[in-house]
Amino acid sequence: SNSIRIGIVGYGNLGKGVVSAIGQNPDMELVGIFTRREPSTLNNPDGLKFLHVREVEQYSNEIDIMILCGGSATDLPEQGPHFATMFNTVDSFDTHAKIPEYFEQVNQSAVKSGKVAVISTGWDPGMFSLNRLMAESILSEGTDYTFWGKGVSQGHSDAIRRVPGVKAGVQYTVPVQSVIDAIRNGETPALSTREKHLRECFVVAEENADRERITNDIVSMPNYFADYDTTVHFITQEELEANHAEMPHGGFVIRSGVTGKNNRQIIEYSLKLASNPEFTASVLVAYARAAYRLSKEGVSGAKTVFDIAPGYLSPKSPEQLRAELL
Ligand code: API
Repeated sequence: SNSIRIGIVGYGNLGKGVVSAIGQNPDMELVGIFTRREPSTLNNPDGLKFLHVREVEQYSNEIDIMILCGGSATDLPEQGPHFATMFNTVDSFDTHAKIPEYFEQVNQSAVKSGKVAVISTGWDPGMFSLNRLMAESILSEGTDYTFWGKGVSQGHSDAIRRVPGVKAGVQYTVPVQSVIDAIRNGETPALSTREKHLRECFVVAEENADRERITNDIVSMPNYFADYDTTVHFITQEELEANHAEMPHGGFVIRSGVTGKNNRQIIEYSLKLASNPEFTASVLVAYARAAYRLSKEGVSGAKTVFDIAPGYLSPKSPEQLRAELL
């Protein structure tokens, strides 16, 4: 067949979202889902093809693009450089401060293997990054702001779940509405990280776990929580399931600039998402199509959203895009 053959590594919220997004894109087919768990032990009502990651090498000729659905805290730093030695990859590495270093590591593997590795895509980093770049390039004199939420950050939720003694947990990113209102009114305040968002964590602790130590590990975690006012609430598994099962998110990128004789120009891009992982997965799948085309053109190495022309994301031909969307 002519369809793009996709593999998935990791079957958490994001991996499930990718399965569903592939189903919405007729030019793609799912070859298999690689997991570190024993495939036979997975609950599989939809009859998906689960494989153990140890079998992955046998699939190097059967998969065009491997979508890496692990977390940024501990999975991707290993998996990104590793899988790029064998496959074209797409991932959503989202520890902003470590992206330059991650890029270099993945790039080394991908240049050597001749594969394309699209890193750090999704919505932030990803669609928000693109919009920051365009807004800043267009309004060279201005200030830009990114606000997230209120919603469940997968990256931060994953990070708290990796703290010893934590059984389950979710993290809500909460934007400070008063500063958003001021910016929409044309003000351009200088804001520290702490002044823009609060972070609220709901944690199910293991029995007899030291809650004070857990709280401390969370609020002091670099990159994720240390620069924010973070609150940690301990709840039961039942409360978590009853009140925190949904994963909405969203936010916006805004640039407030001036041109000419002080004409204020405001650009805003916003997302309102009922499911953060399903949306992130949809972005990954669009970039898988781009990675496939780049690879066919002989491109190799690590790429970010900044390096990929938008037309590569679309299943439509350049002619069709010019006629329909320009
Ligand atoms: C937050 C954002 C979320 C960005 C989206 C994605 C995620 O703090 O809510 O982890 O959900 N950084 N990177």
